[in-house]
Amino acid sequence: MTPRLRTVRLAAVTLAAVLAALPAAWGQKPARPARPPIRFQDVTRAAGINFHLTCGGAEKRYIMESLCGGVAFLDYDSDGGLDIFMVNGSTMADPHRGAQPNFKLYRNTGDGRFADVTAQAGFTRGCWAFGVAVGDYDNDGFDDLYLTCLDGGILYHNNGNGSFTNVTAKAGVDNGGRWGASAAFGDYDNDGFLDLYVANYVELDLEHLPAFGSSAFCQYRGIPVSCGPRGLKGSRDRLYHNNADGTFSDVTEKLEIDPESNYGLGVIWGDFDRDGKLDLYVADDSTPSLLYHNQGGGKLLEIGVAAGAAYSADGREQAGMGVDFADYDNDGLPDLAKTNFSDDSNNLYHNDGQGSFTDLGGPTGFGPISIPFLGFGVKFADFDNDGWQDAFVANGHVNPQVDAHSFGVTYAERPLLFRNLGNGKFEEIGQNAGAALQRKKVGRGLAAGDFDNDGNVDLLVSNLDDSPELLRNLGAPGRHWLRIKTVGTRSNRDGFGARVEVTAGPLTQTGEVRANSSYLAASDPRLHFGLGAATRADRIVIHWPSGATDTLLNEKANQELVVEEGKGVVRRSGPGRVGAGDSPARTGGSPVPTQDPALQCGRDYENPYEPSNGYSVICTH
Ligand SMILES: [Ca+2]
Ligand SMILES: [Ca+2]
Ligand SMILES: [Ca+2]
Ligand SMILES: [Ca+2]
Repeated sequence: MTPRLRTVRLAAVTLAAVLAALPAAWGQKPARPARPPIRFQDVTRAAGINFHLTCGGAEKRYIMESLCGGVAFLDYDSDGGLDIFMVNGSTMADPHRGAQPNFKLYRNTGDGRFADVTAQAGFTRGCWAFGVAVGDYDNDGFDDLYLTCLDGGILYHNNGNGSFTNVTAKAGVDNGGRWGASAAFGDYDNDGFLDLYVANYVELDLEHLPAFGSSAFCQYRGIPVSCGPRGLKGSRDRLYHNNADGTFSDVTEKLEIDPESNYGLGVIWGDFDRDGKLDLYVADDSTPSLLYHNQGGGKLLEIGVAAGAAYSADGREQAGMGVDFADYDNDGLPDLAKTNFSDDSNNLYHNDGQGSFTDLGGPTGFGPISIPFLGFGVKFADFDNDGWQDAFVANGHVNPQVDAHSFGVTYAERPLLFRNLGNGKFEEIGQNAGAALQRKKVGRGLAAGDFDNDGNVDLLVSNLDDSPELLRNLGAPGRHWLRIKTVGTRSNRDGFGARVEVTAGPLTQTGEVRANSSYLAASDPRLHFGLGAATRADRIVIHWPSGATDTLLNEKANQELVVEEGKGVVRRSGPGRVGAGDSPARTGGSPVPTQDPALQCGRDYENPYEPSNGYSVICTH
């Protein structure tokens, strides 16, 4: 085994400086530290987004009318600026609508605006769609799109020239007429090609739908509502293995995926035990959620109950909707958030290591405030760039009938915004984060991404039967950040599954590259790290799914680094360079070696920014 770099430090960093930079929670009984506000501004219309999400009728007499709303931030033209894809639904009058694509693709024009390029993209088929997954399944450098529909799915290959081709039949991912909810790309067998998981919800016979309020499964607190999911047959999820030739094989039965056909809604790939093999979590409605541990050799073992991630903290089945992974306490292990129905608490499953999780929703403050809310999309991101992952939850009930009663819940609900206090606790600050977050909406899909590349992570929320909200993060003055885009070579081109560790001063943060998470959504796959007051990252380590590692040293803050597997940094761009194209400005440089092989254990290296301070490279075996 080759020596692994464990730590790199600036030799002249004094203990006093380290202590001064420690989070306040580590100090003795600190006064409440002044924290900059987190504020979002609704820029939807100003940005040129003019979209209406249609999802059945206003009364929501049938279950599928309540669950639409996929959204994606994706860079479909690979120009460095995030574009937007809005999934759309349909109505009971035409549940199989398919002649005209009803979704929209918006291109980021680089000036804070988006242009509707749906027509130019040449989409040929629509559907009553729910989720969208984004990933470059054929490694050609352009991210492809998978849509889940009421009756199957659609894979659109990105041709790289602004157009897309429907390759569903050839690829073999039509999902057999099933109703798919969230879907996610991830390379579970590390062969360099992204596989596809589709969480399927219930089996529906559109000709014989159960009538509104017609049975015990169509009641909410004694009032008639739409039926399901209980009382309906669950639809088995699908796992499609990428054959590396543009086709996929359905390995659901072979790998014993979702044998009980639980009501699947949310899905996320994530290597929770950091063994380099992607694991999988599926948020199920009214049935146990599923955690698959990747055994290697193309095998996934479901361990949700034993791992403590299947049920609520008190052992009940929940109505899981959205999911996200992030290391909220910076202990190096990814933790898991899941949203649930009203009258229930959202989960924050702390990753304890050794394959077990503990729901710390209560002690962290993440769960209790969510009880009156019905949560869908959930995303972690460091909104205030202090180095600690904050969180946003989109809310909205499924039964509009609740508004005629005094149940303490409403159909439209405000979202929740959680600030991570850095001491194992979250503070909900949504009502002090701008007017947009005080509005009540029927929120569903949620994506996070820095669409204007200004170093502040923005949000995109879909709302049922309403306009979406593009929420621009106004930023925390004086805070620094770093953004990392991965380009795999031996690994899948997107670098999905790569684990990135960023050390700045005393704090090491860990992130994992993915696009699909939350509810029905795809987010910015670039990893964003808030650096607080630090003006550089001392050390960045990228652990690729192939097993390769790239190490970068002393990178300046407030830039995006494009890191290619085995090559290190191949491109840099400063803030605001949306659509910078292929001629990036080189805003900095790192004359020290940027990869493991060039660094020697125990040696001192010159620090190009502070020549009087050197680097010491310490290695362990
Ligand atoms: Ca592609
Ligand atoms: Ca794993
Ligand atoms: Ca934060
Ligand atoms: Ca931004």
